[in-house]
Amino acid sequence: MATIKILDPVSRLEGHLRVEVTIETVNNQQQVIDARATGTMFRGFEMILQGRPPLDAPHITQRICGVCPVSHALVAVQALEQAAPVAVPVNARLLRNLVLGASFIASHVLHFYHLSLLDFVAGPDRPPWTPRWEVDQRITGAAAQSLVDHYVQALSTRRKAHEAGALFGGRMPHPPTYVPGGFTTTPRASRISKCDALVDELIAFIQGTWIPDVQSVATAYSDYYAIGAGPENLLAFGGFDLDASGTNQLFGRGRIEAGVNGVQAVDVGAITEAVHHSWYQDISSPLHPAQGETAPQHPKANGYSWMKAPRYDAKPYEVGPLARQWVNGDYDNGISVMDRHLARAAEALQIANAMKGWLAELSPTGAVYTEYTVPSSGQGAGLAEAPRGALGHWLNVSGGEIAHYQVVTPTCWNASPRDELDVLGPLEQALVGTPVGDADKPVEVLRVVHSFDPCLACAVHVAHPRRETSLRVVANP
Ligand code: NFE
Ligand code: MG
Repeated sequence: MATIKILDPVSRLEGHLRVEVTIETVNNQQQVIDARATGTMFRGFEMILQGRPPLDAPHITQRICGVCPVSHALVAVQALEQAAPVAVPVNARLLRNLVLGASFIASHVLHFYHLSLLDFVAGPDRPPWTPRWEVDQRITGAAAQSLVDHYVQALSTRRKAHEAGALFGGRMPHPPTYVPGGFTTTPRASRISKCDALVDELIAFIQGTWIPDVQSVATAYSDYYAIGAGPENLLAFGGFDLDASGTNQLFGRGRIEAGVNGVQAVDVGAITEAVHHSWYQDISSPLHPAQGETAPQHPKANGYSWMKAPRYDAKPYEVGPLARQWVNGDYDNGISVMDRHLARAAEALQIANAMKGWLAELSPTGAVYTEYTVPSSGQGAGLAEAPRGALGHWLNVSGGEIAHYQVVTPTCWNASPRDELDVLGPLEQALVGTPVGDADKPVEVLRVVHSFDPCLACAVHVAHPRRETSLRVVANP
């Protein structure tokens, strides 16, 4: 007999994700046989941007999220620079990479230690580690204590990553320094050396603590190399420019299609978003983001998420650190829960090492900005990498105002609902087949969900109040 289990909201991720799984015994093993991922809030940013001055785009879109705002700023700037080309100084490219790199490391450290680790090890018997499900925990005693100590230490590491970014970004999150034409801070020598010292500390933590920790979790939970694969289609837009070409990058652009050998080229024209199962007005066929519509419709028959369903060539694709590492040829162990954790840690070290090089390349007296003229009309797209994967902004300017804007985030790719062909999104597919020990406490489901590092603040936005919402007074003045 099938049991339906609803996790709403899934805790320890950004924003509000509802996951519904159907659990049934197959070949004497209880497992997930169906899954639905729901973004429970409405995203209104594309509508907010219409009619605004184009230069607002990097600043407004950063407010989509406090975890990956730097990526939103960068791709908004890229879209503007495509609409009206401008030569960006070398210093600006380096400063953009450095602040973005710092934000990746802060986000990845947060993900492993503060959002995922407690799926594998129990914390102390007091809040915020309780209440919790008492489930299969294979790491105990001194090894567990060491991981919990590192959970606390990782809070300072995150702060150091934010400081490294704020030295040039001005503030974290939401740095105001990303502008079309360049960057708005000069790389003073004193800040270069401060940032360099912080990056050394980050490298020491990643190498000495985080990579050994993720390896010990992977050893204790080695069955998770065979759990949570998903469609095995991987997509990366590429990021961290190494020169002005736009194609020479720390992480390259490419995709891997299940069953097809080698890395394939990405045709940006093959991207569409389906809304058949999303709470948006139906369209005759999925649209490319440059023509995408944001017309909410709730309730809607067949609808179960505020996320649209991005597809490449009508197929779901996983995005994120594992996709980047595979596409770059830096990782080829597998596609699973554990591979996602290992790839994220490996990538953090690559980024930190690259930051050392970018700091050395900065010229304290060099230019950071070229005058940019806002076009009265034009269009552009910004495609890059956010911590959680491929991020795209599509912009159209008309009459000096933003006429059309569409954002497709990594979590929208990963946690998307079914499409018009009823094909499940990557996270939904990854959940199907997951063995479950206790259907009342399906920690295995959490492990699969968390491995994608979903961020629903990015994927959707603006609260949709529920009728049963109530106000509780917790203290009298
Ligand atoms: Ni809110 Fe984001 C990243 C973006 S996720 S964290 O990384 O864009 O979809
Ligand atoms: Mg969108």
